[in-house]
Amino acid sequence: MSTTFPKDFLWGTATASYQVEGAINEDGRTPSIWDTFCAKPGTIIDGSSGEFADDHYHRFAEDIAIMGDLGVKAYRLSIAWPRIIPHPDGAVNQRGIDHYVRVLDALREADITPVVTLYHWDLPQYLEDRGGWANRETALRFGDYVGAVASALGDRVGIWTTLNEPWCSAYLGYGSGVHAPGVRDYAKALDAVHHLNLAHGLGVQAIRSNLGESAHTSVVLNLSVNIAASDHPEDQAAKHRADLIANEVFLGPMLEGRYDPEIFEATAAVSDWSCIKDGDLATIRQPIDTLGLNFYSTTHVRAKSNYGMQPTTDVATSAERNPMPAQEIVDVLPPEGELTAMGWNQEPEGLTTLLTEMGRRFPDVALMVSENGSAWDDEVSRDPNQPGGQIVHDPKRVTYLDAHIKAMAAAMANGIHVTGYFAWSLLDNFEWALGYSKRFGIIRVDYASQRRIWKDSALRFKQIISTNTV
Ligand code: GBH
Repeated sequence: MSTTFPKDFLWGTATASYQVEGAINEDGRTPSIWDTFCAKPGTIIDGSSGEFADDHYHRFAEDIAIMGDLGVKAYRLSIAWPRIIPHPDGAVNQRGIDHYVRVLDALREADITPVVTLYHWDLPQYLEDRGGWANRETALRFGDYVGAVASALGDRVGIWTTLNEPWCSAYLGYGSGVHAPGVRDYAKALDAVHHLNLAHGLGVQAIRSNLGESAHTSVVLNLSVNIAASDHPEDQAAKHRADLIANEVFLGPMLEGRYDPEIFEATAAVSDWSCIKDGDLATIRQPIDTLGLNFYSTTHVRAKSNYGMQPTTDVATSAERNPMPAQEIVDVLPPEGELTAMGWNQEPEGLTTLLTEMGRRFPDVALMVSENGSAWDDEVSRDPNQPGGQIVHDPKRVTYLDAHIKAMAAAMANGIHVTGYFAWSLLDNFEWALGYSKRFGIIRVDYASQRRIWKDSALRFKQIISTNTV
């Protein structure tokens, strides 16, 4: 069965500043927490950093030309905060602004709508030096930064997104310490959760106060699609706990203006949540136009207790610290089926479930699949018919792409309002703690030459876009 999408459906590709730009010392940029983190031995699997990445800072015109060829309607990019406000004095760096003006103007020229994320994890290091997201001040500084960007870039931006995946910023940054700044402290992770929520609210306010009510605002969450191993009440309780700490800590405050009291109960041993001040929830709950959802895989959970039965051996026994607190009753089962190069499962129905649940719960907010994609061990093949004489045959990425776009279409067939789909990623790029070892691009990057090489998945995406059908 084939599905045709609405005429104005936003097909796009996504990237993030630190993962693609390089040029870390250019035009007045100062270090972010990722520059600092990468410099510490043992943090990044291949010892790399975003120093050069895809050199997108200099090659954005070429990359926008590729997007033109793909036929995308939108480009989801992020702005590097330390390029805009490089120093603690808060002064705006015009050279940083000018760079993004050039990028946005080139997008306009190509008729591609910019979807701009204001924070995709590159916090200025000077703010981390004062406690980073565990410190309330960071949220206030985010509001100032957003105000500066909104007033400078104004109507060049189609859709504004405050944060990308605050789950990762809080729990991987301050819980497991696998991401920058590499802190392992659950109390700080929960402080970070709240301050990220506050930053979101202040960010939306700053956009609206600079650009008026017509500005299109959004936030991007990576909600866990937790699936309980059975209907047993203890498995259900495990799923509920994982949902609370992974998802509800963001959805509740941002969209409903409340923290579910069960969150406080579950985390009482870790935090008293004294970081929440009077008025915060009203600030956090701002009307937004779109909820962006990043989806890659699902998580199967069951009760740690195994309801008193003998534990089986297939339960994940990872020695890694759980990024989230209050997960003592939760066991995450090992992923099943064919795993991607990330070791993640492929369960596209999870995307249908996620979109359907969110669409029914928040009918006033449009949904967007703001990231979806997969990493595989790609190989380059010769093909004299391709520009540059090379291509990557990536059948598994093609299958993943098709299956997930169909899964999204299934939710839309249920009446769920989905306005766009963004492939992660336009380009192979710096995959955080995994460095350049994992490739998510639909376009390959040859890091030695910075050449861009098309993959079959890019050709397939181009076809989906041009037919508007899957
Ligand atoms: C996104 O993160 C990012 O927005 C993007 O920058 C990144 O390059 C891309 O996806 C690919 O990784 O095993 O406990 O970590 C996705 C991060 C991946 C976080 C799945 C949660 C599963 C739980 N998410 N992960 S855990």
